[in-house]
Amino acid sequence: MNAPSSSATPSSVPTGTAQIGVTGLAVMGSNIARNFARNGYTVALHNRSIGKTDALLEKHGGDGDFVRTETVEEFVDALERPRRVLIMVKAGDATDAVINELADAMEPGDIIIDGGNALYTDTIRREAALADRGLLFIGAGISGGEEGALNGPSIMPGGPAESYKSVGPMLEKVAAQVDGEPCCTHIGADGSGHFVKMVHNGIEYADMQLIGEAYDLMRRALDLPVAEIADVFREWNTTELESYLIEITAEVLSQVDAETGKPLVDVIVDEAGQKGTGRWTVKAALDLGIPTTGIAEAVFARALSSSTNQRKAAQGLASGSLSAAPADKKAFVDDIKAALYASKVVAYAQGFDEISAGSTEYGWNVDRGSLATIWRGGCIIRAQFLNRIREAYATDPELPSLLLAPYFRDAVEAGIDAWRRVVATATTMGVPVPAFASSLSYYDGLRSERLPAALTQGLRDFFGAHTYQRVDKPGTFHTLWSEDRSEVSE
Ligand code: NBP
Repeated sequence: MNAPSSSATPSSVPTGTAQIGVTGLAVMGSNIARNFARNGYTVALHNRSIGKTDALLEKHGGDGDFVRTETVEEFVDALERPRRVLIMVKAGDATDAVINELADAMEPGDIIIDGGNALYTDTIRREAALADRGLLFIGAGISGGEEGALNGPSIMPGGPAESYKSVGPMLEKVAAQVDGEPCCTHIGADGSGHFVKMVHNGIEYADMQLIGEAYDLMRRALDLPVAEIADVFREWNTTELESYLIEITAEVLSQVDAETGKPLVDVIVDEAGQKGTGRWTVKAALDLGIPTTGIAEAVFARALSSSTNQRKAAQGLASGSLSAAPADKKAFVDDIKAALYASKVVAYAQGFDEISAGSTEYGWNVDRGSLATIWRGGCIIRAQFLNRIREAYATDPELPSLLLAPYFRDAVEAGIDAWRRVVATATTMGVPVPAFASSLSYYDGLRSERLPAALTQGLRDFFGAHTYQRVDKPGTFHTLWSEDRSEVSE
């Protein structure tokens, strides 16, 4: 390690020795820098303010070989060629500022990787601008939070294939490994990696909302004690629902507040924020015309939770007559489990649909099966379930919907009655289940032979002459609604 010293000068920094540089040494950057060092790479360190660099070296300098740098010029000089720099700064303007500074100091053929949570359209723009300057740009989604960054995240890099040849092996080495396979693969061109990471986060929103609804039903409909609900989740984690989020749900529900002796969940304010990626996933889905109802309901449920004033004012609103709790609590818990599983299948099916649509729109050619593979470890939505998704796409790479894969079709069919009972009971008991209910409606809509969209088209033709097509012959038609109501062919 290059000893930390506030009087470092350019001449004191070894040049051309580091295989990778990390700039932005907050939680994520410092942990991933340590991960690279622990894997035997020499890592050049840089941060806008030197304090974070020195703090990392002081606490964790023993993790491996680091090169301490203060200026961007020192940082770039410290790297072997082609230079590889990983940016881990705040998404948005900060990322643009850092990219511009680096690009001025780097040379054609050098590679910049943005590991932050960038909006994929920003990544597309940045990749094109840097390509004009001869630089290779990779937008890499990195999931797993600080623990993943240190011990092995799931990495979703998008960018020119030639850049992946140079950085791919390094990223694959520091990524989580499942069954001997790295949780990292080249996703496609320009913004594909950040797009896929965005949808991953959207699915994470839906997954958490569904877990929340399952908990709420056990709490409010069945009146189960929190500790007992924790046990239910712990037991579910030994079944097909096994996943990181179910596992940590049991942990959070088991936590008792030291100050009050109450379950921690009861002293936490019930308002959840919705930062960038969940909202972006829904916006992109709207633009692409893909119904991601589960994810959208999850984002809206957080927005409702944060509508503090409205919620306070609405406390006295009538509930109407509510039905009694199901008599057989154990049976209803089993129903909730089936509803959770089926709704989760819908959330993933919708997320993968959005990825397919984005891939088609931008020409990325994303391999959906490989996504399921790299999400099996390192990331927040890691789950046993992803093995089934991987198998589904291996069997049929062109699968129109995950709901049509035999495994999932059978699993949902097995739980459909329970799913309906849960949504019906929740509704008659006044317990909100927006994600369970919208997922069931989506499923029913998808399998319906006829939808009321025919009436919608008729109405649109009535008020706006928008025309319609007929089921029995080709062509475009319009009814002369304000005249003799005869039909004309357009
Ligand atoms: P933050 O998102 O909190 O960013 C802090 C870092 O950005 C610091 O190193 C800071 O430098 C630097 N920075 C800022 Br702010 N403005 C800058 C500028 N104009 N020029 C140069 N540097 C600037 O850090 P984080 O939580 O470690 O996340 C890093 C990235 O990873 C983000 O894009 C985040 O969305 C993404 N991510 C985070 C997680 C997570 O669990 N936290 C998970 C996955 C992805 P300073 O020290 O000088 O202020």
